[in-house]
Amino acid sequence: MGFSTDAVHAGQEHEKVTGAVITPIFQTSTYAQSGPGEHTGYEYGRTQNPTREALEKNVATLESAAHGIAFSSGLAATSTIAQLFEKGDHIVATENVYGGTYRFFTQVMGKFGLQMSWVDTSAVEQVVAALRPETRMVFIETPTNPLLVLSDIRAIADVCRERGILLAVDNTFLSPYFQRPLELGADISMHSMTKYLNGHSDVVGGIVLTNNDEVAEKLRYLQNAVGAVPSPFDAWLVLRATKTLALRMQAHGRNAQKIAEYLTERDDIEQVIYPGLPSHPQYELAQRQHLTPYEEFGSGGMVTFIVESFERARTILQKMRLFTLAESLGGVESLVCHPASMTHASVPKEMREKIGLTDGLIRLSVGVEDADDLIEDLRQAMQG
Ligand code: P1T
Repeated sequence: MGFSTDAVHAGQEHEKVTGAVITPIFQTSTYAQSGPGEHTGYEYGRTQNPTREALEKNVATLESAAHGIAFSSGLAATSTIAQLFEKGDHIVATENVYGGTYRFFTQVMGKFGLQMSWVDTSAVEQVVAALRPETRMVFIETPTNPLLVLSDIRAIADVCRERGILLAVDNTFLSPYFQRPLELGADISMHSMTKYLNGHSDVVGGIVLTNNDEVAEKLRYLQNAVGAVPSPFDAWLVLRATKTLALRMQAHGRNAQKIAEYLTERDDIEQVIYPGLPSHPQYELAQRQHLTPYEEFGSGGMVTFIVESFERARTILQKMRLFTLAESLGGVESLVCHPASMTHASVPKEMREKIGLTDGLIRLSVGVEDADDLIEDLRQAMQG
């Protein structure tokens, strides 16, 4: 089936009792048993929920995955992946990841003896150089938040497979519409569902996808044993949203491409970063790795640009009207963010400087409004 057909139908059989076309919200914490230990397959709300299962099957299908395991946030998904490992195990990760991911691995998992190496995973040789006998996983974010640096999923997957190391990809920024890491050899793909999968800025959620039965079994066990599950209502909201994922991603990508091109024409901006621009250092990789021809639908909905100083950035951010200054991304409404003081404030300044996350860097989450209105908002905010 095509992507949009799967998005509308996968995991969503008509409800058995009434024939309801839309998967109901099974808002229950528990299920009646006919005798001790005799049940329908549903025992307790943390362990099983039909609305959550429908969502898991739906997103798994969109990512070409056999298994989907949903969580109460993107970070809950990341932390459950981390709990696959033990004290002394080593993980190689992309040095520029979402600030909360960096904080989680360094501040929280560090206490439990997980060893981290943060490297520029856009250079495969840096990944290889960081590997140790105790390395168990390479964790990459591509494109990165907020610098939009790409890593070559297929090349890193080859390195990992040869050595029996798991490759996990945070696919939040592109969604399965633009990128499907498992098809490129990754073992695990994960999302903050808070972003494009839900797309309406009204749910916090996460999901992990895999074709590895052993990993899936462990994650399913941890989902129940650790317990960071989404509510049935949140699962239902995301299930409703994935039906329009392709349409939304096309609109995000088209608008983002136009905005990136508009910003490139301005001479008062130091740098515009967007994987659909020929000036992007990994433009060629973007064309290979991202699924939709950029000429038509761009290369995702995130655009980053850098101005000369924090003062100028602050003036622009305060003057924007249609773009709301807020954390998060991937919703139908456009948002603007100042990562150094907001989403990546928990990343130490030296690390921010090393990766080029300067105080003049502005991140746009381009929504699905009319591109002309968004461009006009940027124009008036940058005037004078
Ligand atoms: O916020 P949560 O659903 O827990 O997801 C964490 C997360 C994981 N991975 C990526 C790439 C992310 O961007 C995020 C969350 N990011 C933001 C809130 C943000 O504004 O960048």
